[in-house]
Amino acid sequence: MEKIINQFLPKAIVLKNEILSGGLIHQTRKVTVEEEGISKAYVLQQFNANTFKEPYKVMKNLSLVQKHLSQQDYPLELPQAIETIKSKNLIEDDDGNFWRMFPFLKNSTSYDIPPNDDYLFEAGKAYGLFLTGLKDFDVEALEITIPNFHNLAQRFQTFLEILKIASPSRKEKAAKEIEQTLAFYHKFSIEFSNLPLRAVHNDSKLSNLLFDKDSQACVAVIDLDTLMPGYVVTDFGDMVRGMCNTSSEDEADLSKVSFDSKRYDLLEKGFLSATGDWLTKEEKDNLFNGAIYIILEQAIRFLGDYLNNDQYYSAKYPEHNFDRGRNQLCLLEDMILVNTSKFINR
Ligand code: GN1
Ligand code: MG
Repeated sequence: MEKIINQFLPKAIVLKNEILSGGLIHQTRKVTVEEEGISKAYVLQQFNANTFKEPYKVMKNLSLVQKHLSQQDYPLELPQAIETIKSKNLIEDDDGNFWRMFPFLKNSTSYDIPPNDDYLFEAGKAYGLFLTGLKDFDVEALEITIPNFHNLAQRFQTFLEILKIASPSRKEKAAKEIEQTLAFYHKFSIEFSNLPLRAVHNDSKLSNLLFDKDSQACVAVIDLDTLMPGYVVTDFGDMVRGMCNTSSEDEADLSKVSFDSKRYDLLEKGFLSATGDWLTKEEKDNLFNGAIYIILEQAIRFLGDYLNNDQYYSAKYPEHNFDRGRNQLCLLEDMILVNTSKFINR
């Protein structure tokens, strides 16, 4: 690994190399190095080219967005991918693995679940500022790195295909959840094609924000790999999915899983504090629908992956994706139960 690091940082001596928790797709490490007598920290990522089949397109989108935001009055940090002496920001090793590096923002940290309710407004505002910085970005310029990424109808079709080939034992284990998924889809499949297509983050979870450890202010929106044309409401929905759940997304004890309306209100307030003056009325009216859409989609993805023998999401134990899927279904059920009036059936 030192060989890889030295391609980006030729004079670095590696002092420490530790796994950073968080992502389900790439493997991310924090490396501390000494460069000409000074100690510095970086993020080293082994890029998952199974998920992102065309890694250079991901890096191209990242550069385009970085260029655009640097020309705006964008108030947050934007860690730039480090370039090797050959001006490459992504390298391939002899085994076909892809690697990239970013500076580690000093005194920053990320969270899987909000440490307290103050983080909700801050997180909503941060993603709001990010989308505000991109509101005039030409979506046509973006590469589609994962086609149909947030296409619920397509995800549902894939789920039906998986059902046909799933092992009888996994299907039996998930029988109740499969029924529930089918029922939810028929009741809550929504379409947003009448909303404006914008450059959106597409993976707006709490752990993709960096906070200052002391001030608790959000300092950066990170992980722009899925940034593609999409809908603002599904970005908002993904925030709700991760941050308004009273537990983590893989909590197996469903008595701990519920939808927290107070957190929802704080998140929405923060989000609209940054976006309220330019979002269309239709977009604002569909924020709650965005959450239903994305939670249902995520339930389908997790449960579908369980039925498909965990080919997409890494699973720490055999029922991990099953537990994740049940968790999302439980969250969705609770969310609808307490908020039926917010759902606009179109
Ligand atoms: C994946 O890699 P990570 O953890 O940032 C996934 C998201 C899911 C999320 C669930 C490219 O994100 O879509 O919502 O897991 N990213 C991809 O935790 O599939
Ligand atoms: Mg991600």
